Amino acid sequence: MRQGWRWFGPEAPVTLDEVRQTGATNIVSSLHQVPIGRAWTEKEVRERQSLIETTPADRSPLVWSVVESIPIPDAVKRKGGEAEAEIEAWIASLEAVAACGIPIVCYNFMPVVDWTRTELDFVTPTGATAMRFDHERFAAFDLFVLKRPDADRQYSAEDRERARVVFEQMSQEEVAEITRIITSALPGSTTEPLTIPAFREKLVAYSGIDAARLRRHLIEFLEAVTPVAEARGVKLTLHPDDPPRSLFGLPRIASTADDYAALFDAVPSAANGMCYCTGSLGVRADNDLPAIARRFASRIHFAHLRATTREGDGRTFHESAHLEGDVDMVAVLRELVAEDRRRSAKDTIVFRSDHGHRMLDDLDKTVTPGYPAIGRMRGLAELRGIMHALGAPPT
Ligand code: DNO
Repeated sequence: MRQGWRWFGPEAPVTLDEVRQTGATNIVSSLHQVPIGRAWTEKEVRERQSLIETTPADRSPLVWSVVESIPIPDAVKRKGGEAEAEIEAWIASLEAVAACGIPIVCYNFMPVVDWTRTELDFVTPTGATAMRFDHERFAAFDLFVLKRPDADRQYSAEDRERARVVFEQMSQEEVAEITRIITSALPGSTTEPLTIPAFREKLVAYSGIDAARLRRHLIEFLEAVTPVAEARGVKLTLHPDDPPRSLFGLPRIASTADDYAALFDAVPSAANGMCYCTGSLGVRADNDLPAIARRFASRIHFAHLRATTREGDGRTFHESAHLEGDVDMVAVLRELVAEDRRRSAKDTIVFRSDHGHRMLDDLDKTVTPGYPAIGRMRGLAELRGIMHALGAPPT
């Protein structure tokens, strides 16, 4: 397996030279500066590629092997007015990436919001901080800040009451903070930052779109893009929903093994692949992670490895250290390493240690939420240890 590292570009707090020190060799990056929906040019991709792949004297090389992500605008997910033009723009970006020889592209199909948390710096017993999703705080935001019209019907009386109590105990600063975290789009997000009125409008635009219809739209999107990817030798990898269930009454269709099976059945192209994210899928107790890895082994080209711990009834969770929490990382890696052995060296799975606790010096530094250097490096080192023990040291 190839060791990846998500790098947010030249402005990011973690530099490429620091990435080298972690042992990672494969860069995962995107043109985050390009507005969502605008086609990438080959020149732009090449510029970023040369930044990554021009190796200073006496340093080890890095290669840009995964684009995470080419964002898919909401119009495509809703099949709204601009959908066709947006798909053409997406294909143009894909072609620019392919022309530069980057073999893997990651994307997601979550409506309105990408990955969602309610706290960025939840203090763990070690003193390091983690990201957390608190179902009650989330419901408090949905019911009493966003005041989503259908929300009342979608929570049980007990949930509504708990959310009310939580909301009443929140200070104005806490309300502002949770609003910022949920609406401002977390790093690497493929959705635009939103104001509350814009958020409401976006939700209204989805009325009438249920899971079956969203799935149809994704299949139509895949039917349009996979022939291009296949012809150009690029693997597309769909990232799971995070968390893997409906939020704000919106459908989500990449949360379970059956969700993925439906997509692979509908669009069997080998370019139709999966970003296997243990942190996202692992939030659901009914997702058997090693079984999913085994079932879709040949479709997995990119893996995000991290663990979460479910709290209470399981709807609340926090991000644990990579080998703690609810994910059996050894069992997961056994499956991925077995698949990797079936492949040629150039097609091995790229993995990255996903997210990481904020710890040590990073507690005093500006960090990209979820992506501090030290916590991710700790995760990568632990994952590498498992791979060595399994007899398949990462490359
Ligand atoms: C968060 C990431 C997501 C992911 C996109 C994929 O840490 O996993 O932002 O990159 O959802 O398109």
